[in-house]
Amino acid sequence: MSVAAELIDTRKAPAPTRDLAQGLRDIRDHGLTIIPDVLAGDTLKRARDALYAAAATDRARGREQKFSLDYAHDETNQRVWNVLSRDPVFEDMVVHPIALHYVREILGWPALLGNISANITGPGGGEMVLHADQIFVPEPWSSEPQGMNVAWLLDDFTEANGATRFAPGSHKLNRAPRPDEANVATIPLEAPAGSIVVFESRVWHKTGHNRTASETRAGAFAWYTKPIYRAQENWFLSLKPEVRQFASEEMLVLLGYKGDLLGLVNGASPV
Ligand SMILES: O=C(O)CCC(=O)C(=O)O
Ligand SMILES: [Fe+2]
Repeated sequence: MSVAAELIDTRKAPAPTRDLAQGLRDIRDHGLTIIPDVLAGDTLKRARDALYAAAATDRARGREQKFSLDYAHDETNQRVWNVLSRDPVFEDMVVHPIALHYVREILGWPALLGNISANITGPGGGEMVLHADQIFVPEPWSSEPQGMNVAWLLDDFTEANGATRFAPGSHKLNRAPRPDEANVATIPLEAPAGSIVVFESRVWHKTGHNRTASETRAGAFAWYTKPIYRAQENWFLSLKPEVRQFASEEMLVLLGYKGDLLGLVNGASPV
């Protein structure tokens, strides 16, 4: 048995829970937790409609950009970047109390929002290279995760439509998967639309393969880091001005407009 196989136990996927303390234990033990019913009704519909509208606009105008961990040949998958600038509903997700509870517990405060982007799998493809989200951190890694993701499921995630696949327990290896580990056992994170999945940045995962004939699978991924890392999105260039203009204190910190020690202007916080 390889070192990876000893720690990764696909039978140990945590059960969905709305108990935040249990969720934190599940993140520590398995690398992730699933929280059902965070978005519902009109809010879920609004978010889903906004994302698909942004995706359609990007596609129609040739504004799609692939991510380096996507397969270059796969035209079925669509990334939608910087959704924070596309509709205010995504601002609510970024500062949602459950999301920020886990940000404070896992990363501490202040933290930064590296990005909130979406990934839509399409029939016949979508699979992503197995990875840990903190691959930009040089190894050896410290014993704490340097980032975390809050995945907002805007469609039902099923094994068939490309639900994110995880290797539970792989965060305990405290390193990125090696090329010869690309096929370690993973399980699909199946959960209904409106759920969120919180996962720490060392757990190995990938987008699943969408083998349906006509379903798409949309998820918005809010990526947070400790404040010493550069944000993936350059908010100072790309953010729609009104997001900053009407931002809460917490949002200003997350976007890097308010801070101490780092990100100053002439020695003082810019706002
Ligand atoms: O689309 C997914 O299911 C996962 C996306 C992901 O892992 C990423 O964007 O880093
Ligand atoms: Fe990822």
